Amino acid sequence: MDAYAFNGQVPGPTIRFREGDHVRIDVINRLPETTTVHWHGLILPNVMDGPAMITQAPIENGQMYRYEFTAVQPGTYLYHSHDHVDRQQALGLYGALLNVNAWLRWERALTTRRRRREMLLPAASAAILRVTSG
Ligand SMILES: [Cu+2]
Repeated sequence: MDAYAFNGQVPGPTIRFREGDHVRIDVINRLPETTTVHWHGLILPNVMDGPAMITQAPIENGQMYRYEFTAVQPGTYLYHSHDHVDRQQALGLYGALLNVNAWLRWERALTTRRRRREMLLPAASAAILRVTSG
């Protein structure tokens, strides 16, 4: 089956962060066409919002775009392609975003340092998400 994938999987990897985290997501485009990523439901600075040709130029093949924001809204959201939208989403460019607070905030209070997590998965056929939060 042909698919477009984030980090080689459909849906893309679930991206977890905690309320107040500074989140940095590098999207590296290895698709045969341009793409962008929209963080559905998150209220972000315009330039981080993702719609191609509206808030940013499309990410060309071989190029990287850095999305960077502070996670202020706890909840469950999703991310998805926002260029060639109908086709790229149907082909698999979407995934879940979890911004947890409550008990994790409590857990954080018990630790002296904020944890740093990095997720870098191998590429298959497509776009790569390199996520750092903490
Ligand atoms: Cu959306």
